[in-house]
Amino acid sequence: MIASRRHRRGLAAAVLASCATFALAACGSSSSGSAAATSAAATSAAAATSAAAATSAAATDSASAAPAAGGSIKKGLTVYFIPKDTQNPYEVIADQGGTDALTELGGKVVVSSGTADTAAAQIPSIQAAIQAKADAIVIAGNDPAALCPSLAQASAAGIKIVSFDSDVTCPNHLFINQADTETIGRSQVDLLAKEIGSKGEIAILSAAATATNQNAWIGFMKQQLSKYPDMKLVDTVYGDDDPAKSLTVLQGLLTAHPNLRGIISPTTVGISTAAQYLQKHPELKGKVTLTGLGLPSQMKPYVLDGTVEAFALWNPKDLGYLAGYAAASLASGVFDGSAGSKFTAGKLKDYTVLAPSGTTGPSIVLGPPTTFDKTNVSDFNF
Ligand code: RAM
Repeated sequence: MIASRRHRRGLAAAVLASCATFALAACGSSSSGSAAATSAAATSAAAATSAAAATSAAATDSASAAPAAGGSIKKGLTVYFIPKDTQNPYEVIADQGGTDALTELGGKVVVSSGTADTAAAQIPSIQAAIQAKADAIVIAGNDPAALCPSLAQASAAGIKIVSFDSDVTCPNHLFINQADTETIGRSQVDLLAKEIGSKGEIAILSAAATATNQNAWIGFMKQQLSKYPDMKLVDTVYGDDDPAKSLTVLQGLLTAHPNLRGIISPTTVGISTAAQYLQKHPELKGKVTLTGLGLPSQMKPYVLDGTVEAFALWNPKDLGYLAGYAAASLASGVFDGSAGSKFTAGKLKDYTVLAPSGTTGPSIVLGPPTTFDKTNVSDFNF
């Protein structure tokens, strides 16, 4: 409280300067001007809470809702979740996890984004969060840098910034990473290598060319490929997480590279589109092997009928839930998001912020990815 009053007396320039070093606690908490928004949020949260009385009963006790060291999570918080787009089922599940978290905490989530995976489509949602005097923004970046001016504006207005799924390179935010970036990239190559005997032409079917997560994973895939001298990456194509575009670029890929042995699609939209195509084209069976990152619920039929042998992912609902708890904890000042600081994410328990590394600032990692195949693909409901 004292810190936030002190902050409000400061100049905007000073705020930006202190935020640039990621001293989140010094970047202001939600301003008192958000009273109207938060009271509307409290009403809607109350309705949501009573609808989910069984699961959120404990959350009405502030001690159990706020187990982190620095105090209680505030009630009535409004957190804007800005996914890559509003149509991707993966992002929808992740946002649902965020809604679950804020419902437990007596706040609310507003999901807002565009329908195309571009920074331009996300900027109006950042502006809407500023207008609504939101307490925090949780964003999956469609671009590493293009969102930064808008996010800096939000930060200067006292809104806490959390990125999840796909990071941004702006200075003042906490990144909730789904799994260790290097592990994801390298393990995708290992998975494909195992299936194709470490030999042949391979390609990557990615999402948006500007997506930070995709490009970071692809970077590590390329490094890992140096361990497989007989595997050659011949192309990387971008389907923008749009099923129609993913299909078009996949067909182009298969035409351009008739000797293609393997495809890695590190996107749930790309891999499900490609699996559907391969299923409909039995002449490609045993010729082109597909792996990547997919939703078990979408991939199950393709695994059970042998179109796809194995792929990986984490639980996107847990990712959103973790991001929701992180955002609420930052907005309540119960932790400051700096390296080494800790908070408790409800049923997911305790997390410690990792130190910045490379182009990634302070971050939290949800956990290791799971590999799915015939033996376990039916056991997951996401
Ligand atoms: C897609 C998106 C998302 C990615 C998952 C695996 O839905 O590109 O960013 O994390 O796939």
